[in-house]
Amino acid sequence: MVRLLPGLILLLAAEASAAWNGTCNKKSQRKAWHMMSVDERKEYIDAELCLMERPPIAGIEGAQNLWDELQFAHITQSNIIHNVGAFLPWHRYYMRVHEYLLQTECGYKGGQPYWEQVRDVDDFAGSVIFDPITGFGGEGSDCVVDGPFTNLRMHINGTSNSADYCLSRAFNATAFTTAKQENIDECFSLEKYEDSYSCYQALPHTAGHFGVGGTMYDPAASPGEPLFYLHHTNLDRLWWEWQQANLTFRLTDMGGQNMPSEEFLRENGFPDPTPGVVDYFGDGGGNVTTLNHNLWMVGVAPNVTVREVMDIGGPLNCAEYV
Ligand SMILES: [Cu+2]
Repeated sequence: MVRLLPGLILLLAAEASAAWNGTCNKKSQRKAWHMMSVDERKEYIDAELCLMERPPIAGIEGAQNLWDELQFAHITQSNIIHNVGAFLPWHRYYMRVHEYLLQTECGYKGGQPYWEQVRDVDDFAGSVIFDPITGFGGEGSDCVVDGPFTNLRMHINGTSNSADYCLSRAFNATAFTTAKQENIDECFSLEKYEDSYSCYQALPHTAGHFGVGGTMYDPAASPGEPLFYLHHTNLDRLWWEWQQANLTFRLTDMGGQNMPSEEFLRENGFPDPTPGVVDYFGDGGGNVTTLNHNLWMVGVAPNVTVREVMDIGGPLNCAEYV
């Protein structure tokens, strides 16, 4: 069973600022995968393969490597980071943690790439991102059959910390068309965060998960799919573009509910959030997400608040989209 340890959460929160809140001297450049050179793509894939071989650092039960632990961070709290205001901030920090681990554990010099999905709406399966030599490989409804991740195995899922499964994909080009520009424009036009985040979640966000399918379709275990990070970094870029359209206001604009709807929990097979976790939100007990909301990273990285992740160029993220 997936375990939550409230005592541990608080302990880690106290250490939050030690390793991360330095100054941002050199921003990581986050580029579109389609615009990267073959050499840059190889550097990223090689670093990702390295991360999958690194030993665990957080002591997560059942984790055989750092990849399992990073995935666990999403699995164990999938019921409090979706359909809530913290959806975009939590995933923004998750992208940063992944990028940071590539840089510090595997010597990766670049920034986290993003998958600019509007480019692939008209020819999904033909995307360069699925190239078996320079990209992530293609389909495989049992296990992916080509590309660099054919040997990837994972050990934690939504119901067990002693699982053993491979990476799978089952393309759905029709579902992917939700990534189209009209939908992005619709979300971009919304004035307040609490409206725009749910639009981004419902439209461009579902496109990547439903379009790739397989592991990516699993609402809890989807970060086992390496494409998850390029997909969510793209979503993060869309949020940042929305923020930039009115930065003075939107650098601090937060909102939305703290507790997912009953319907959402049932639809995704998520358990009800436990009191120990809810008590740690830090918003003062209400059902509205604030800048004080705590973002938990299960010991893989320090916990931070929503406030700390709001600026993509700030000391925590230290990145820019190019
Ligand atoms: Cu997620």
